[in-house]
Amino acid sequence: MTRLFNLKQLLLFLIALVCVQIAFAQTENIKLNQIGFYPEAPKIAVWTGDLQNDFVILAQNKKQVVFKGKLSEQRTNNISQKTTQIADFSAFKKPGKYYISISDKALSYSFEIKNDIYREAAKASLKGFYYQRASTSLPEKYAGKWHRSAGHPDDKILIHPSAVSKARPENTIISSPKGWYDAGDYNKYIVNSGITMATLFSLYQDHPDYFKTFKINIPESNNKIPDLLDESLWNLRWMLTMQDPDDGGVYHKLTNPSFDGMVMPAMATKPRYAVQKSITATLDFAAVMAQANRIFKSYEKQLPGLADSCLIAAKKAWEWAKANPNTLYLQNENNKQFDPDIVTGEYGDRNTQDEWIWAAIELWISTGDNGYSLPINLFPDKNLQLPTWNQVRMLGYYSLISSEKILTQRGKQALPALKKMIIHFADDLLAGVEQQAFNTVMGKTARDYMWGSSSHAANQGVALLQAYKITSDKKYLEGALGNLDYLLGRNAVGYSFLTGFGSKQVMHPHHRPSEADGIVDPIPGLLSGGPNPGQQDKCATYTSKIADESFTDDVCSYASNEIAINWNAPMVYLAAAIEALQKKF
Ligand code: G3I
Ligand code: 9MR
Repeated sequence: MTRLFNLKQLLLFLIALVCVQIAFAQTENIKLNQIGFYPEAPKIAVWTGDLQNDFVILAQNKKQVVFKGKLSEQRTNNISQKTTQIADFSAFKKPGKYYISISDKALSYSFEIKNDIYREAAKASLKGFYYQRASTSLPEKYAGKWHRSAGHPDDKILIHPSAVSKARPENTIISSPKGWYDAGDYNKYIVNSGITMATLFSLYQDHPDYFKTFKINIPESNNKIPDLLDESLWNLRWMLTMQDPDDGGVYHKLTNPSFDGMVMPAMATKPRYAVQKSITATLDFAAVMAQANRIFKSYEKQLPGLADSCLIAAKKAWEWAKANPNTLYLQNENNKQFDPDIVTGEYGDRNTQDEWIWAAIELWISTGDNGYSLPINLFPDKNLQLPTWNQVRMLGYYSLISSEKILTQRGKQALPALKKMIIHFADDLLAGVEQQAFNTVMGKTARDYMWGSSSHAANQGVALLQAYKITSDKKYLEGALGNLDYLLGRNAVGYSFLTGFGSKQVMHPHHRPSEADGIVDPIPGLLSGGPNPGQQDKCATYTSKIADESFTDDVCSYASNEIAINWNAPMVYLAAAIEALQKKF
């Protein structure tokens, strides 16, 4: 009897094991935002298995059916030619924790329905910047188990031979501390700081009230300045040191000659250089400083003189740019002339038209002086492009829209046409979304999967939110939310690309501290670059060359799994702005 009972127990155990394995094996076929949904917002999961008819939502006990729905017709993913079906359960609104089940055998990851559902993700992605701080230790009080010693004091930076000037001859040493590490590497690049700061600043300008109570537990959290701005100040103060006070030109980057190994910041002690002043860095700097002037004007009491200093710096940079319009940063050319060779991130860009437009717009808004805008053709064509580090025109346009009240007459006159352009751009993004394999704006074309594709998805979301701001038409808000769903799991590889969030998380980003700290979990709140069929890293662990599947959660993969400040910034924007607007769904 006892023996029989034991056999029965064993059998039951084996059956349970098989069931669990089936469930786990099958979950990969249900792709959804692994954090969850707002009660009133659209809710979609994507089935990537063989043709099925129905789906159900199960309560946490995995037995009680709380909602039944029909899967859509099969659709074909035009990138991979694979089929999907959509499970739309927007009509189910009851807060709680659930699973989706399809054909009785496939169970999704668990998800939650509640208000404020993305608040923690928004906070973490801003906190991600804190973890990128150079020149400081991160005490346990703020950094938790990822606390670490200080690295890169950056108080003795050599002027690189490419950067010498009369006032600063070769071997001059400058102090240039603080700032954020750019990405998985430890260098600091002005161009990439430019778009990053602009995105965070414009988030603040678009939702100032939301940030009054948005605290992320950083050393400055108890001062009278919103944490979003406190965090940005860490980088702003570094940027200011990158301007040569003598002539106003801005060094392109502060960098080692070559990338560090996979070590903690404190172990990375190679000499660092301020490298050649460039037109792109100087114009991006001018734009950021002019924008900073508007933002920090309201904090004159807490930060006396800062707003003025920013504007002075912006104007000086502009003057340098006018005098040196052809000073591109061309790393290979430099390496033929100067030693040591510099082989870190180039952020090279031969087209400076968009940088001129952006800087002119920001200075124009902040000074009210048409002299900045008149000489520049601010609207050279109607083909808007999403912001990237080398395409910054749209950043200026976003600023024009958010600064409507303070524009000069000429500025105000430009607005109706600009608004139309942005709406048109957003309509193009939305066109045909409801026929897409994943029902997202992201991924309509294979071209979306560039290096840092996650930031492309986030920036599409930001553009849609700009259109929402102009029109109050919910379709744009819903389109933006769809891309947030993409980033948190509703995508072809089924990963949540934000470290620390979701059931299928990125665990091995190409990020030196995450790799070197000996802690299993990567630093949270960092957005992985995402699928990129370029596979420039030549990692051996990719399992597909298809654009939307070309991703490997492997530390070797800097082309698909690095993190970067210019990718995290639109993630912060998208998650936080959607949180701020959640009542509008
Ligand atoms: O500009 C061309 C475009 O004309 C062409 O159609 C397209 C097709 O591939 O390529 C475009 O160039 C790409 C360029 O980015 C601009 O978007 C290159 O292929 C692509 O390799 C290049 O990738 C950049 C990468 O550095 C390599 O230079 C990423 O955008 C950039 O985010 C990344 O930045 C690195 C820093 O250098 C170092 N720190 C880490 C950071 C993140 O990986
Ligand atoms: O770690 C570097 C990463 O931050 C850059 O995005 C990437 C492309 O410039 O380069 C990485 O460094 C690699 C270098 O280019 C080649 N040797 C291996 C390095 C990674 O450890």
